[in-house]
Amino acid sequence: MASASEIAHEIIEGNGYAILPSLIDRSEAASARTILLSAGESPLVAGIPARNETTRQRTVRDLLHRGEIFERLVQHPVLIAVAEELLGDDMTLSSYAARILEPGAREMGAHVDYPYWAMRGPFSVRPPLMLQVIWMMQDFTADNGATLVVPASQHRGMPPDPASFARDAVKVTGGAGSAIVSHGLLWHDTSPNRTAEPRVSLLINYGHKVIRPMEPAIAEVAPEVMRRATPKLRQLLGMNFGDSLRRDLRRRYSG
Ligand SMILES: O=C(O)CCC(=O)C(=O)O
Repeated sequence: MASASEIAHEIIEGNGYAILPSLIDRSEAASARTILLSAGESPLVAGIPARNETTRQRTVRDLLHRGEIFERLVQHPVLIAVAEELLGDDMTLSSYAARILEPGAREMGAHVDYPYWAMRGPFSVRPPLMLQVIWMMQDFTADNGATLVVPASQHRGMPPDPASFARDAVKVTGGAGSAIVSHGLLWHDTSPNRTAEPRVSLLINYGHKVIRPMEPAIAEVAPEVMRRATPKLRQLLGMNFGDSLRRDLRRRYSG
């Protein structure tokens, strides 16, 4: 596998994404998928239900409340190394969710990721404000809703326009346990799921520490999760913000 700095370079200067094969084995991906498929209803966000009737897609939220496996996955050392290469060693977790494409699911719609969709453009690839992970909890095939991306579209610095997206998008297939890591400005979408099985991805948005998390309550985890939290998980939950800012202040005002 390429080094974290080579992957980060590809994400910023190259195609805007990289595929990390078999980050976890098939059985671990299958265990996570089973939990996600049986997960209860996620809360409304801004009044929007977690299941979209039109696209037949479902979002599962609150993953740090859904079992220890999700605490481990969000701290995968390869993902952390790439995220820290792009965002600094004080980056935090902005959002952590899963996307389920039911049989017959349609595209969700081409988009860029948070925080870019919450900002006015024009956008710049540097400094990157987030790293998006789309983690395949089963094989992503040509038929089951694999992610569509437009290579190098992060350089366009704007949200997708539908005609260019339709012309330039390519489908990213891969084996269970593999992950797509991408710049938040990369144009992407889901493709239709034409199979009889739901397609499940795990979605992680690692953000620069100065960007407010996309999920305001991301750090409100159960006391037992906090008791067993590693230093890395505490960092991801924003617990090191004060120390990190003091470090910045010292750098800013010394000498
Ligand atoms: O699951 C996927 O293939 C992509 C999902 C996505 O882009 C999103 O939920 O914002």
